[in-house]
Amino acid sequence: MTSLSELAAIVDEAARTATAIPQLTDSLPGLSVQDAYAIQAFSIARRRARGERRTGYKMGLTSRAKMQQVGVSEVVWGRLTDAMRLAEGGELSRARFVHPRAEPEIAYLIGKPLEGEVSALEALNAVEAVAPAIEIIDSRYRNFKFSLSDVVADNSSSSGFFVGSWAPRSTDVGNLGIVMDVDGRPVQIGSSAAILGNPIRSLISAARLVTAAGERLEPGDIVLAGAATAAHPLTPGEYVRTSFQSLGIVAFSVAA
Ligand code: 0L1
Ligand code: MG
Repeated sequence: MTSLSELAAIVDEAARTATAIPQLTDSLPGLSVQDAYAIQAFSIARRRARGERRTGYKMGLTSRAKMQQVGVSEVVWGRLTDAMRLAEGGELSRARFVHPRAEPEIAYLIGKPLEGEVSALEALNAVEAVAPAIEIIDSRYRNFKFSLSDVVADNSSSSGFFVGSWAPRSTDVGNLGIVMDVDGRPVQIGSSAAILGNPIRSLISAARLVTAAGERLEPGDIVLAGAATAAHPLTPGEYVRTSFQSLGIVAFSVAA
C-alpha cells in the first residue's frame, strides 16, 4: 500500500516538473479529506526541505459557484511559499505550469497571531494591511479534473500568486467591483462580495481551519481570501490586468 508521504512525493514531483498526473483517487477511491490534508502537509515539507519558506495560506472554493462546481459546502485551504510569489507587473512563464488559470483575490497581511474561533472584529484587528491579488491555480491532475480529496492533496491547486500595493487595514474590501481584462478585453467581472459574502469570513475560516491542523496565522503571513470570479485560463502572449475598485491594479504578462 502506498504511504501518505509517497503520495505527497507524487504530487510534489508533478508540481515541480509541471507534469499532469492521474487523480490519486483513481487508484485510492477511499482517500479521505483528512488524509489528503496530511499529503498536502508532507508535500509542502518537501518544498521546505528544498529551501522554500513559509509565506502564508490560500483559501479556496470560497464562492457558492465554485462549491457547486466541486459539489462541496466547505471551503478548502492550502499553503503558500516564497517560491510561489511572482513579481507584480512581471512575467509568468507558462512552461512552469501544467494548465494555469488566474483568479482575482483579496490578500490580507497578518500583523498579530490569529488562531481558533474568532469574530470578524478579532480577525480585522489581526490584519496589518489588505491588497489586491491574483492567484495562479494549476491543478496537477489531467484535464483539471479532481475530487475534493484530490484537490486538497494537491495544495488546493495553488501554484503562484501576485500581490499589488498594500492598503491600510481600515480599507473596506467587503464589496469592491473587480474587472479582469486580457489585452484590454474584459474576461471576468465580479465583486469581492462573492468571497463568502465578505472576504473577512474567509479569514475567519482560515484561522479556524489552520488551527485545527495544529498551525496558526502568524505575523507576516499572507492569506489569499479566495476567488471573486471564475478563473481565466492563461495563454502565452497575454497581458492580464485586474482592477479592484479603490484598491488598485495587479498585472502580469504570460511568457512561453
Ligand atoms: O482557489 C480556489 O478556489 C481553487 C480551489 C481548488 C479548485 C480549483 O482548482 O478550481
Ligand atoms: Mg483561489
